[in-house]
Amino acid sequence: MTSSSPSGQGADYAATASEAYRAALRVIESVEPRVAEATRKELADQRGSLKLIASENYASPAVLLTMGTWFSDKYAEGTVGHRFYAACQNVDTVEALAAEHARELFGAPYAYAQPHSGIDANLVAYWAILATRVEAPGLAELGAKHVNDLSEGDWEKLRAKLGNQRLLGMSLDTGGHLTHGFRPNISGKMFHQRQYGTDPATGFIDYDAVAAAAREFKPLVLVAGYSAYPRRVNFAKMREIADEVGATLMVDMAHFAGLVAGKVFTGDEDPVPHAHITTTTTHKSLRGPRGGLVLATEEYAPAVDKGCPMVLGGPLSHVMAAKAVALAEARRPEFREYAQAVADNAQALADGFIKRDGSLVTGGTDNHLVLLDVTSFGLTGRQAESALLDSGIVTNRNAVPADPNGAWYTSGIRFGSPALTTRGFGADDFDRVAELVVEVLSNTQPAAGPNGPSKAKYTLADGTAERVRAAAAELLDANPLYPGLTL
Ligand code: DSN
Repeated sequence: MTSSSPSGQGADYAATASEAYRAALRVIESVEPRVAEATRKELADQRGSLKLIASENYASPAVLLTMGTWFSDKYAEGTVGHRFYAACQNVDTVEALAAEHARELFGAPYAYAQPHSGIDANLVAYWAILATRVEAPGLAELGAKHVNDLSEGDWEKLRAKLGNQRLLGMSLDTGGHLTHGFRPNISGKMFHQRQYGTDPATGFIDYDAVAAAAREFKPLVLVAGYSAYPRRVNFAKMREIADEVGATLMVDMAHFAGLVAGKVFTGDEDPVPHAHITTTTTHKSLRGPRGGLVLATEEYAPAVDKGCPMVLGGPLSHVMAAKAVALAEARRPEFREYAQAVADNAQALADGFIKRDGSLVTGGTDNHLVLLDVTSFGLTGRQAESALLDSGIVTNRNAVPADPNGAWYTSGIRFGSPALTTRGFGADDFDRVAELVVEVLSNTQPAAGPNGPSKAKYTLADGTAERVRAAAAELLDANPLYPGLTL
């Protein structure tokens, strides 16, 4: 494994993991060989491409192997020590470990490891805020202790109140997430929602504009956090805005949790001391298993703790176990080196684009992602994404602010440094990646469509994909994924 890798124990570790995977694949093969084959092929494909999707990473064999156990077979609705099923003593152990590591890592008073995904974590947070700020005072006003004590009429009044609350979040096209109040998502249907954007001139968050929108709209929930904003956020300022209008500050740090864990984002840029509730996924820059996590203040902890059965089904105990392993890895000193390298490498990628005349949203980055506006190459995001994929470069298209091509075709490509940094790529490698991306895009042309240039079809100049794949292979071979792991 490389110095940035989660488990750098060298040859013994790789040999042991190889044995484990070979045995596992033989077992799978005996039942459904096509799944074993696809599993082998997935590793080969991931090894053989430049993975630049900002929300992906490579978890350690320890994290991955932890997911493949009999914890998957156990129902464990409830909370640690307080379950609706018998025989949850071992689930209690792993869930308590995951929560303990999360509290220690992020300095949070309370952690909830059950959410299955980021959207689940955000739903738990939203309903915890509604339960704390609307349901509990509503019950007190009606002189009741529990919703089941209410008459039909009073329950309907309380339900109407729960459904009549406001949320202010960052708009999707300026980098927010669809769970931050986007109308097609449940968050935009549950709440009266309004969105804040970024300054059209700079692409940066304009805190005065956010404050003005909050004063006017008076949301119950102010959401900060992003999935495609290439800059740091001042969460102290966001909390001031929330406090001024009486809102609860919820921060979704799914994308940058690894930079918080690795102490790259500290002080005003660390959301945990400022937010009432912080949510995250565990599989992006945090480099854990696919899942969610909620951190909360003491005030919101009791409501978050009821995430299951409030909005979640039975917890995925095998994934909670893997969260405990990943969070233990993130508490090691090496993880801080990794997180710093993620930020440095994103900077090198951005610089690599800028020096080759690439146009970047906000003009650069200071987190783990870079958003390249590909209209300067005459392309849509969709064409650019496909041409890059042909050339062995895996990215995803993304809207840019006020995107003229909409959310499907888009005008941008989002790049992230977490995955290749795990492989051991350094700043020079990321500069070379920028060069290869520009080579592909410069050799791509939109094809003709029925009414002018197509937004989806394209032609890639002969030989480009082969040339770039060969150059990428040199980088990939020098920075192998799971080195020493053989199937
Ligand atoms: N799908 C994730 C991302 O790619 O950013 C967010 O949900």
